Amino acid sequence: MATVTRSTELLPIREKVLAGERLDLDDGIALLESDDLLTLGDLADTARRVRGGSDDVFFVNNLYLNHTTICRVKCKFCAFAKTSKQPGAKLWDIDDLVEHAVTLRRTQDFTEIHMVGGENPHLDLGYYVDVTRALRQALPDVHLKLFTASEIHHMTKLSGLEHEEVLRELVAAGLDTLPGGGAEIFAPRVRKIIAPGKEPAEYWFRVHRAAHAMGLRTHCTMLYNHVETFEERIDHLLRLRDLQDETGGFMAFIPLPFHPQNTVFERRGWTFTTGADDLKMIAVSRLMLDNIEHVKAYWIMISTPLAQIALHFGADDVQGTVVEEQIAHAAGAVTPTEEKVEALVHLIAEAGRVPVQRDTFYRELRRWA
Ligand code: V47
Repeated sequence: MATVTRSTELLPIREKVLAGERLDLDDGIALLESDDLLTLGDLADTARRVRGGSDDVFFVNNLYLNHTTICRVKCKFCAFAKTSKQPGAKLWDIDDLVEHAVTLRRTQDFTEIHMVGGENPHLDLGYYVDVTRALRQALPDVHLKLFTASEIHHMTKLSGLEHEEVLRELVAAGLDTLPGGGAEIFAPRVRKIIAPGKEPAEYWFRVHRAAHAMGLRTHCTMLYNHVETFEERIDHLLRLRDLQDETGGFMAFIPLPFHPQNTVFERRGWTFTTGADDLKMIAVSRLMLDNIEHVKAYWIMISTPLAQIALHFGADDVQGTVVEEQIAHAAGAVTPTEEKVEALVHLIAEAGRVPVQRDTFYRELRRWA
């Protein structure tokens, strides 16, 4: 009869977790190097509970929008961005975009708009401020989670303003929080290979630090499984943990598995992550990020069945209904682009957890017993 052997190599880390002690770089690397998936899941779930987590699992009813696919930065991992002459190049007219969102709201009760786009060189700051204000006016009760740190940095280039000034203009127009995109991997070695035209990581931190100083809450991400080493993954998490120690402004972390289709990495033979890679990354994120309350199992990128299992590997949020996802789907995601509330509730309940519909600030809107 087959037996499952559980390794003892992670015992010192378990002791640290139970004692509420902080894990360090070496711990993080040891966790990523371990193949003892069940122990990793158990450790991460234990860490979540030791830090006050319950059986509640969150989701948000949200709508994704992409105001433009046109981008000046040719990140090698991205299949979404287009030059203005390529098929698929798109810039939404503001009135049309708002009308589109308003039309969808007639049938879908989303509480949040999550909108990001390319670094379109043909726009000015006025476009970003105007689209924010127009969405705010048309949908006053919908939370606006708009623009990655890269886009905010792009706006400073377009306008000559400082990051703080750009954020202030957007907040005055109706911006509520920032999504976590654009982080990729912070290590300069990796950025040089996968995104040579993108700003250095310091600007990502500058934007989020400035946002937190203004009282704006934000999210954070990591794109993994391309050219980074385990050490560079853990370094990324530790840098996020440091900023969170300083400001407390992050609400959630979202690990994003690299999708290679339609990117230069596909031609170089890169493959999609396996379920084990994704579960391990979620568990290690939960274990290392002891000061970020929520870890999302992003079903769009890891599939709904795996998101369900990830709820036992440290994740406590499955993100949202989404409705129109383009970034992962341009790069080969085979998941649907939308899940209905009922499907997310079913997924969470079947995992033995309590589904809680949240607003963007994790305030409870509805609970399923
Ligand atoms: O910044 C781009 C990544 C991000 C690919 O804040 C890719 O709550 C995989 O940031 N394969 C956008 N990933 C998505 C994002 C996000 C998602 C869900 C929730 C939140 C949040 C934020 O997607 C980009 C980039 O890092 N990305 N191309 C690709 N081929």
